[in-house]
Amino acid sequence: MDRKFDLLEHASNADLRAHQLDRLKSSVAYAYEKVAHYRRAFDEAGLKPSDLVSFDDLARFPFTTKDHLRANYPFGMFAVPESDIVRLHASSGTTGQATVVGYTKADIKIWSNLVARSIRAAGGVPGDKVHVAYGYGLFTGGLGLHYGVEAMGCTVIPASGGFTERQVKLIADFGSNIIAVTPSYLLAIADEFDRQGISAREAGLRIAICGAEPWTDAMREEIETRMGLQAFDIYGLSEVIGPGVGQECADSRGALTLWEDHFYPEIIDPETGQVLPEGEEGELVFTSLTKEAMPIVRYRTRDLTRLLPPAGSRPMRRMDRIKGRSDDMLIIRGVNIFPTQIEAVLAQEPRLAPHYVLEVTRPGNLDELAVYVEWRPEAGASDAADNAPMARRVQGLIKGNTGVSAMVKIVDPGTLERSQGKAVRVIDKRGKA
Ligand code: DLL
Repeated sequence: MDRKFDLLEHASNADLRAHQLDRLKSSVAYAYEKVAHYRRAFDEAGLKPSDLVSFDDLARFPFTTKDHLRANYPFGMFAVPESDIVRLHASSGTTGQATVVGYTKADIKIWSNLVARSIRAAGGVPGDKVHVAYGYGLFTGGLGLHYGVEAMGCTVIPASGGFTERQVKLIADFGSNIIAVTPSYLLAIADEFDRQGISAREAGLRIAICGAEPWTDAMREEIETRMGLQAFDIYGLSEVIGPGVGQECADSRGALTLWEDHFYPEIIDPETGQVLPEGEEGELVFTSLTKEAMPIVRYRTRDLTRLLPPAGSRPMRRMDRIKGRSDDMLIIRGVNIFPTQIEAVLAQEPRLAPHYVLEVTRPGNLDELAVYVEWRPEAGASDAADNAPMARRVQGLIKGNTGVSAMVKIVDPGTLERSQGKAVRVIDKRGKA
């Protein structure tokens, strides 16, 4: 483990801020010098990097969005010659042109150290065996965690996603201590433990490092009880670096510590773009402070959360667990709702499993929401006869908790498709109706 790298992790707040401001100034100047997009965007706004004197000045600089990355596909946002790039990752491109991100050798080192720091902050120690069930490939989850585990001095088991039967065997046979996986896929793994009649609680796992998708406290409780471990939230996005932008630490659970020595966070009003005061909920925006291949200035993540003061042993600010992405917000007859809010409501009914899908249609001019949710496997035939009353009950709970009228369908255990990575919670059939 590179201890020197982590000097700022426990610095005083004043020390952290001083380093941050220096790094912010040089990173913004570097982006302007090396990347045509930033030069054009700053020039159009009538700004020079030297206009950035204090943190507050950053608010005058233009945002960067996914559309900018798409317009510069594949390598237009890079600040270094292609020959200096040692790794490429890319988003899937299911919603349009894929976006590509690149890393120099130095970027990979910083990223690996940040993931190592995240694992350590969650309670990992050198010598732990870490089962990585995030997908390997262009997605940053698998390889991001992999390099972090190695930098930490742990043993990595590069399982990737899928082959769930084999995941269970590997975890049990190798005696892994830590699992890194999306929360929805960890539930599918828990189901597979049950199916094979192996006790997940006795498998030896101590810690789960779960992220890449929104999840609720109720989901966390389900995972912890069934697997007999502590589950910690890890956050990140490929455009900023990948996993390891923020981490829920063992000494300050309930929110994620942002690795502010490398990424400067802001919260903005998604409608107006105005920076919001600390503590208010809005869209998270990041400026990279140390990235070489692809510096990023004021990147709009579309993720909704709020900033919180530091807690525990670190001087960095924290953020609430992500409520959802602004793109995932459904507007059902004028009421805004996120899948995580439905997840929290479903958890109130102990006979239902945390496997659910939301389907949105627009038969006329108005959106309609259907919620499909499974009975727990231990629910018997008498429960199945209870479909209609349970559906009515859940409908009432959803209405009462969120104000949305939904059609609820309770389905048999194992009916809904399981995720092997990021869960698809919303099936949007609007436009096709
Ligand atoms: O999901 C990186 C990652 C891999 C994070 C493994 C954590 C663990 P992308 O595929 O670029 O990168 O997707 C980024 O996923 O903007 C959020 O909307 C969502 N997301 C990531 N982590 C969390 C989390 C990876 N802990 C997008 N909670 C982000 C909620 C998350 N949403």
